[in-house]
Amino acid sequence: MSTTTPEITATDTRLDVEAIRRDFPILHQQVHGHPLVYLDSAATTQKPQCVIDAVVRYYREHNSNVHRGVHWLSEQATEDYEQARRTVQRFLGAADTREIVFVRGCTEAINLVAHSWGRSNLQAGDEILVSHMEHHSNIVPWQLLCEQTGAVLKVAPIDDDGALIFEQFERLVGDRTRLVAMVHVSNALGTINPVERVIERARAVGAKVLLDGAQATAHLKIDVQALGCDFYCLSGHKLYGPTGIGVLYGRRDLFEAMPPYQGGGDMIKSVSFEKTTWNDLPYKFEAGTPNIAGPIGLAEAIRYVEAIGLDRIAAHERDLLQYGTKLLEAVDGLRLIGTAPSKAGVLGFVLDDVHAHDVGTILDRQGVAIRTGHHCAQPVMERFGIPATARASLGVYNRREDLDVLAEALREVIDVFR
Ligand code: 7TS
Repeated sequence: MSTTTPEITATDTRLDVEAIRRDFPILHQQVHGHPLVYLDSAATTQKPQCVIDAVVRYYREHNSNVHRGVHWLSEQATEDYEQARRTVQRFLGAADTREIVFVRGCTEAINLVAHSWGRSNLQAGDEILVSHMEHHSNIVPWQLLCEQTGAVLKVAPIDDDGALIFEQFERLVGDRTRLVAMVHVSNALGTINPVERVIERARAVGAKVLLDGAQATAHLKIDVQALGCDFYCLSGHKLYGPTGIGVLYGRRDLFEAMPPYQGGGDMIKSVSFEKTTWNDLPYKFEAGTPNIAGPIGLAEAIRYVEAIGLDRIAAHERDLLQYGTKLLEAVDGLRLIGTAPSKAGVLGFVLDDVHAHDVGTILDRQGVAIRTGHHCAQPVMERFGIPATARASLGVYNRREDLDVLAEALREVIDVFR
């Protein structure tokens, strides 16, 4: 399968953003008579042509079911699918392909751990510790689990900048803590959590650690072995890949001991009415015909970001974040929500007297796409005493000009409401 290398020169440490933008066909259109300014990559990233091509190529040339047929097409599809697993394994720094399970996204990954690991490992009185900045998908599955097992959900607080208060987190980790489930990068605030220290503290009491990497993998280099986490999850669509595909990484010894999540085809070794036995890892957790085009597109997306270099993407986005922060701070009546010292990719804010939805709607008329609302992080909104924020979020294809357009459009919003 061919890889599209973005047009950048090896000696150039800065990104040629215009060349990168040419890889993303969707960006080159007008919205409401204005050039599209896409600032909603935290919701989903746009897809480069090479990812679109990889998905189309699979359907045109190799479409077949995997792990089943003896025929050529099925062998090709299986090889593409398993090659994608090897790409993800390398990308995350996992030791073994058996530790890489394809799921729909972070939501399904966390539910898998809650159902399978949680129900077989937790008892009444055990504690699960999350932070106050979690996405609902890293809260609700644990609440359901607590209802079923009698376990207790504890919440580590955050400060006025939206950073984890580490001393209080440390104090909440105790003998009853079985799991720390924490977001790596917050979608509502942009905060990068000190995950190394979180893992160290959790391990000291023998607790397992799940990291929600939904907002991390497009911005930071991840190495699950160096981190030493037990579970790590990502969503392909936030990493320039297709929707409907994500990854759950889990340490092999934990995965081996965990019961299946869903039953059906492919996850069994043998079935009889007397006794059914499970397939080997990772197939034990992949019941039914999987999303096959998804991993193929995701692997192509990984090759795409790796060809640019995550370090360079991070440096580029850091520059944009600093630039955008200064611009927004200068907008009269604007308050940034999420000002932690360590941040990635997100500029959340409120405007005096203007509801976030009105901000979003007026910006849309100028061709500027942002997200408004609670961002599936209602506890964050409650912590800051606001119903909603407007959120501009960054991707590799954004330029300083995009933020100039945003700031200018915000001034017009204020004029409309004054
Ligand atoms: N965790 C975090 C931190 C997220 O930002 C999201 C999605 C999820 C989990 C769930 O991922 P999914 O792919 O399974 O849906 N966040 C957002 C967002 O910020 N705007 O739209 C979706």
